Amino acid sequence: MQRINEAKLGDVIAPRDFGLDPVARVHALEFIDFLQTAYEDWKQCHGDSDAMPTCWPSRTLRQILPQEIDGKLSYYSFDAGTPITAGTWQAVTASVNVALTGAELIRSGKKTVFSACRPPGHHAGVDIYGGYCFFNNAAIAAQSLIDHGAERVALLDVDYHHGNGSQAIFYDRDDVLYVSLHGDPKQEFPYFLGYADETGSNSGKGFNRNFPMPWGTQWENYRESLDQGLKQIHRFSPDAMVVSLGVDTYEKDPISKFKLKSEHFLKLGDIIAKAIHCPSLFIMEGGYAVEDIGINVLNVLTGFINA
Ligand code: 7XA
Ligand code: ZN
Repeated sequence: MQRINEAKLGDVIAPRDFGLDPVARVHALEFIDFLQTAYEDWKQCHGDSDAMPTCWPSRTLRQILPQEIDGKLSYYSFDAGTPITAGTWQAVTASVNVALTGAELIRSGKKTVFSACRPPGHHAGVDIYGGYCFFNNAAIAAQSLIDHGAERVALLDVDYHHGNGSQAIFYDRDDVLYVSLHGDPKQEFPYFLGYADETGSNSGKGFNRNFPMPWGTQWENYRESLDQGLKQIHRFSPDAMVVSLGVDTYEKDPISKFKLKSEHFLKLGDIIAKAIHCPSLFIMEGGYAVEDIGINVLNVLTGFINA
């Protein structure tokens, strides 16, 4: 926020409350209900501590929703890195409202909007959470653009991690093109989705494109994948674009292994803007080199706006 305010790229406004209807356009009602009460349910059994799953319905096990909170946490999650705490519901609903406020601004005619969402969202699927994500802010924003008249929305995901939730949500559909550049799932979280041969199914065949890259990837190679991904989006001719903007591709990111430098984020914004000409909503995803997040995010936005 400090960098955003300093850069004076535009007005900074508070989110509006959209309620849960736009969330329910993407996520299952039972999943929304579960998240809303999960912490209280956990607290009744375990006291005031982080709610964590302890086992998962992996191979050979059945996908049946248990009645008790411990079982529900296991059923609805896919990792052990995403505790539910006393403030989770407030945070995730605020984050969605930040994304939906951005989508509303795009609908009202703004060409570029940045939604400073926290927590992130791109790992969250219809009824699954993990990777620090609960509700899929970018998917909910894309769906709201479609629901308000957009025929085609491109979802470009430049976070270091594959957005398994975003991919899964739109995998069968031809109105949302998902393009992701990310760490190869052979090496990197979320491990079990994000391969190049995942291209969509049914009507969505050809509307999902993954560009996995190995640990150590530097700007020059990253840029080649970016160019290819942007060609796909250009061909799709979207009415609007949502960018899942993670800056954990940064060389100093503590949990990631790409080698982009701060100056490359400026180029990233510039290249995207020169390739795709439609209203664009940037939604914050990951980024853990806390000192430099502001610099890197603002570099993307500045490069995009000044292209
Ligand atoms: O884009 N997703 C993230 O930035 C979260 C990644 C979580 C990785 C957890 C590895 N234990
Ligand atoms: Zn990430």
